[in-house]
Amino acid sequence: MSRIAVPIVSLFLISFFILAGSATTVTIGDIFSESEVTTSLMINDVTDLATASVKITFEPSVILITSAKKGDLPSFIANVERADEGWVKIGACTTGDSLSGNVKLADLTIAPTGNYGEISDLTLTVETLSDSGFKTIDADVIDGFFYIGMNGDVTVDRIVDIADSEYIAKGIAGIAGYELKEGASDVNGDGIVDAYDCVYLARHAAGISGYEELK
Ligand SMILES: [Ca+2]
Ligand SMILES: [Ca+2]
Repeated sequence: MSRIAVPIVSLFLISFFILAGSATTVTIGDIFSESEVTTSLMINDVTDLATASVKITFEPSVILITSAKKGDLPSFIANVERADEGWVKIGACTTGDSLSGNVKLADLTIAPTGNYGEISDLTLTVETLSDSGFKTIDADVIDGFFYIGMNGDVTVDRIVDIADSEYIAKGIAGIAGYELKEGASDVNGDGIVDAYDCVYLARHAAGISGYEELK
């Protein structure tokens, strides 16, 4: 095999294994709000789910998870007693048939406790995720966050406008006093803060079609 063919075959095999890998995800979402929100802790694209246990960790000076209500799995236990320490735990299992598809593990009520412009990660730790044969289900865990404020409002003035785009540009340039705001700076929702977010936000502020939604 030629020197070129080997890397190509390797790339093909890597792609194959990525594509054939786990499609199950555990998610909580990215939240922008100044007031209390109820959000769903989801296990998506799962097959034969019987038991799940997930710990959610957060910054209690910014937000508190105040309650957790039963989702799709009928036997449900939630520990929100230690929320003031920055974590809650959800456990649930089936009493009969296992579940497949998109399964709601819990509805969580989250209340901001910090100031406008503050952010807390919503970090998920899967402790148990198993099928009806007690085999572990592989899943990709996608952490979320709660930003107290509007997406894109990095100047923290309750307005999303061109000044926010300029702020992100200065932040990317590393200018002192323009710290890039995690969450609120990534307005196109691709997981990175870069020049495209400045462009996207400027176009959004100018009302250009196709840029209505901040993600
Ligand atoms: Ca602003
Ligand atoms: Ca981005």
